[in-house]
Order: sequence, then structure tokens, then C-alpha cells
Amino acid sequence: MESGPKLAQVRKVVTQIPGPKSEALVKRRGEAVSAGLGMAVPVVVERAGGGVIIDVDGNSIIDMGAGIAVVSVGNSATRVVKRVIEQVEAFTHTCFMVAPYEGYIEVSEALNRLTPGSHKKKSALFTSGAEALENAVKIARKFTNRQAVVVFEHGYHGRTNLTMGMTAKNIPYKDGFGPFAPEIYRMPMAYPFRWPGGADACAKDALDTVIHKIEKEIGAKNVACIVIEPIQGEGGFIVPPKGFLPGLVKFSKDNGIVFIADEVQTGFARTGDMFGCDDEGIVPDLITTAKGIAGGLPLAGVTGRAEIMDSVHAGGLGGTYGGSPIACAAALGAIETIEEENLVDRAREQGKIISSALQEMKKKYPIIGDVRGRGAMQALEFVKPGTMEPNTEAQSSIIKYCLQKGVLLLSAGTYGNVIRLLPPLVMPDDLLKEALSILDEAIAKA
Ligand code: PLZ
Repeated sequence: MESGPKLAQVRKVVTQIPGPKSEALVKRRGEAVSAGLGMAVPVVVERAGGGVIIDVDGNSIIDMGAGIAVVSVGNSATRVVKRVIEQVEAFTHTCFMVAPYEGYIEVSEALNRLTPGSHKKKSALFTSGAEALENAVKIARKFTNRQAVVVFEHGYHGRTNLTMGMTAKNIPYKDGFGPFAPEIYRMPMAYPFRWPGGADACAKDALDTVIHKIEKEIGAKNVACIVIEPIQGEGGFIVPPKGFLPGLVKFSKDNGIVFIADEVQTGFARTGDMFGCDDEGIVPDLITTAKGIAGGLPLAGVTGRAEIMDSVHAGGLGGTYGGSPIACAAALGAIETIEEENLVDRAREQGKIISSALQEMKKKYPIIGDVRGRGAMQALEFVKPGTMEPNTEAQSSIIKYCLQKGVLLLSAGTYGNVIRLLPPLVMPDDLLKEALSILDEAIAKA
């Protein structure tokens, strides 16, 4: 492998985790950094490469979060590093709206080529996922000359004012931060595990309910866009049942509504397809991307039908840093890595290893209510045995146990009872299996 992990791909625990150096730095953090910032693990990073994180105490920790689905190509991936260095030496910034550069154009071409659908597409680049969502909504409103934005329960779209309003969960994202932007309507989500009428009825019932609510409560002709994650990320890796997304796409098309797929978390090979939409072959009008696009540098995109993307007046979109040349260079390195190293297939292979391990665990442990996801984006939902009651205690004790053993896991879910697996796609199989066996051990202990 040309773009390989530079650090030894091993788990190695040499101190208690967190170790003394991490503890000291976390203390300093507490003095210097706003208490408003969360911290999934109190472990301070010194280096990271491939599928491991080395902390300041010398522990080598298996990274099952990839910085929330960002470093899918691995941390400090060779092609990303090389292109970024070349770019930094050439120039660091001109602002694309002042004087353009090829990297931005090339990333846009790649997005137009890789995203679902063979129609004529165009792109615009931004810095964060939330900013991509903001702009997708701006574009949809301008194109349709309508205002209403339809989103879903358990959805997550960001922390800016508009995207906070679009995000479902109050704590920690919204509490006390209102007022939120108007004209945002939240619909029931097709969540098979918790659908009142049962998983089999979920797709049809949910679709009927959503359409009914849009027609009766908003009026379809007032809806600018429907925004949905093909698999909900922060909400707990909720996979809508087959038929739900195609039904929404059809309803959107029939009613002149812009269908926006938020692929910030699902995009770029994560789910075992290049995009989450590919699984059912749906073609969104607009698609938002970020995270996995650029191997850790801040970049985001909105890509979609040329006539929609071009409906905005010149100068209506932009930002000082959007599509920074350095982030674009990183994206070109990341996209090259994904394509040349077949990371889509790799996500599928990891997916097989993960789902067989998780299904085995589900048979053994009654606290596992549900196993779900696709490819390298899978999760466990914990319940109190024999009930549907969320088991948050189990979730947090399992995450703690794994961290002490040198495995970093991320939480998720509206009810705080989901553990999600998002390994870098370049992680070697043996390391992935080791992480899964420690997870198994942790669940047995819980
Ligand atoms: N849309 C689907 O997953 C970011 C949030 C981490 P930004 N998810 C991680 C946190 O707690 O802030 C996300 C996402 C989906 C949009 C976003 C927003 O992307 O790059 O964090 O703005």
C-alpha cells in the first residue's frame, strides 16, 4: 500500500488511560478552554496515523471513531500530506472569489462525477458541514422561491443558527441558544427499532405520515426542501427501512421540492458505497458533503443539479475560506486514496467483520436491543434487558472500559444509548478484530 499507516498499527497500553501527562493537559484545558466544549475522551493526542492514536503518555489507542467519520483515509494519509505540503509551499490563500485556483475546480469536478446521478451537476465549496447545509437551504429557497424546510426527528445538521433549528436533539446542541430560525418543520423519522407499529410497518406508515403532515400542516407547494441523512449519524445510526427514502424522493419530485441528502457523515465510502444514497439508487437534487472528503482538513461541499446550483445570483454564495486551496489539496489526496485503494470495497469488508461480530454479541447479551448500519458505519443500541428502555449506563461504562484497554469508541443517539463504530477505512483487519473483541469483553462486564 502506497498510502499506508506510518505508525505501528498496534494497540499498546503503557499507562493508565488517561495517563499523567494527559491528566495534566486536561487540567490546563479546563483553565483555558470554555466549559462549553465537550470531550469524548480525556486523552491528549500526540500523533495519529492509519488506525491508531498515540497519546502524550505513549499509549497506542485503536481509533474506532476516525474523528467522527473524518479520517476515513487514515490520519496523516500519505497522499493528503504530500499534496497539502506542496500546496502550502505554493500559496496558502487567495480567496476563491478574489482569484480562483485549479484545486477548487478539480474538487468540484470530482464531486460532480462521484455523487449520485448522471445529470449535469455543479458544486460550491465551504468550510464545515453546517455551512454546507446552510447553503444548500439557501440555494433550495432561491430556486423554488419557497421557504419551508422539512427535517426529521433524530436528525443532525450542525450548530449554526439555521442548522441548530434543523437539528432534533435539545441537549447538548440547542438548549438555551434560541430563538431558532422559522419555517423549519420536523417530521417523524422511519426508525424501525422504535416504530410503534413495528419494523415491518415502518416504511409505509412513516412515509404516509410524513406526506400527510406535509400536505395538511405545511402545504407541499410551500416546501423548498426536504433534508435528510441517508443514515442518521448523531441520532444513532438510524437506517430508514427500504422504500422510505425513494418515497420521499418521489414525493419531492412530484411537488417541485428540492430533495437534499445530507451526506456529511455517510459520504465518501463510509457506508460501503461512495454515498449513502447509492444503496437504494436514489438521486438527490442536492447533496451536502464534508468530513471524509478531505482527510481531516476543513472542507465541505454542496453539489447538485446545475439548474438549481445556478439559480443563485452571482455573488450570492461564498465566504473568505470556503474551498481553501489547502483543504482542496487535501481533498484531492483523499479522493485519490479512496479511489486507488478501493476504500469503498474496504468499507464493505470492514462491514462484514463488524456486523458478524456485533450480531454474535447481540445473541449473547440481552442489553443489546439493536444492531444496525452499513459498511464501516454500524452501531449497537443498548436497552434494559427485555424492555425498550434506553440503557445509558451500559453505554457509558462500556465506552470507559474500552478506553482503559486502549480502544476509542464514540457514543451517539437521541437517548444516549448507542455506541457507533466508525473506523478509518485503512485500519488493518487484525486491529479491527482486536477492537471488536475488547468491545465484546466490555459488554460482558456490563
Ligand atoms: N450533518 C449529518 O454528521 C457533523 C458533529 C459533532 P460540521 N456531525 C458531527 C459535534 O458535536 O459538533 C454533521 C453531520 C451531519 C452536518 C454535520 C455538521 O458538520 O462540520 O460539524 O459543521
